[in-house]
Order: sequence, then structure tokens, then C-alpha cells
Amino acid sequence: MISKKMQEAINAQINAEMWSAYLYLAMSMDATDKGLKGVAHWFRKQYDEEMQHAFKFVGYLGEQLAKVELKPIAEVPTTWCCAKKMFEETLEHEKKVTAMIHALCDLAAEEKDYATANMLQWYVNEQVEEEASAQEILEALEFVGEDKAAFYMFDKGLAAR
Ligand code: OFO
Repeated sequence: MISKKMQEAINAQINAEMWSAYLYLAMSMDATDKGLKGVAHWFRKQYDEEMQHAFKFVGYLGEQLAKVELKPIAEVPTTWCCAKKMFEETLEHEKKVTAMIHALCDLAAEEKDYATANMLQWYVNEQVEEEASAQEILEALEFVGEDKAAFYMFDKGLAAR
């Protein structure tokens, strides 16, 4: 069994993961509107990943016989000026999520909740990847600059995700 406080904190994180999913789905929709097929595909995959993150927590609460409480998902933006802005926001957002996961780790340590601490290690590693992939794409966009042909190839590359 986990504490009530931990149960509430994980439920809040489920909401945050679903908000992330919703954010990336909105980016995917906006990229589709802008004709950026590869960017749209990348964010659609990102949406799937975030839902998996949420469901992994749902599964853990189930194993611990703790109640899942789904709270309303706050509104997300609907348009961005360009792909670069989307990926900048993605990186900033992922840094915030990393801090949230670390706060959960702190709580698990404080409560000597070894099972939750162990489960959270997966998320700690995942966040390293999440930040790195957004960072990598931003670096690629730096090379692309204003070159339309290079951007076309960049977009095609993202479609392969
Ligand atoms: Fe769930 O890692 Fe992104 O937000």
C-alpha cells in the first residue's frame, strides 16, 4: 500500500501526463494545418508516448490498490508560429515534467516508499530521453535556418519516427 499523500501526488502526475499528451496533440493538429506532415507525425507519436506514461501510473496505482482519480484536463494552446516554437516549448515543458518527477522521487524518499521510488526510476530515465530528443531537434533546426529545402528534408526525417 502507498500513502494517501503519494496516491494524490501520482494522481496529479497522471493529470500532468495527460495534459502533456493534449499539448502535443494540439501541436500535431496545428502542424497538420500548416502542412508540416513530419512535424505533425512526430507530435502524434509524442501524444501516444504521453498517454503511455499516464497509463503506466494508472497501472501502478492499480497494483497498489489505490484509487485513480481523473481530474479535468486544463486547456492547451492551439496555434504556434512555427515548428521551432513548438520544439522550444516542448523542451521547456519537459524540463518542468522532469522537476515534477524529481519531486515525486523526493516524496518517495521522504516516506521511505521503496516500491514507488523503484517504479519512478523508469520515469527519471525517460525524462533524460525526452529532454534530449527535443534538444536534438532544436539543434537540427539551427542548422536548417531559413533554408526551405533543408526544412523539407528535416520534416521528412521527422516522419520516420
Ligand atoms: Fe511524460 O514525459 Fe513528456 O511530458
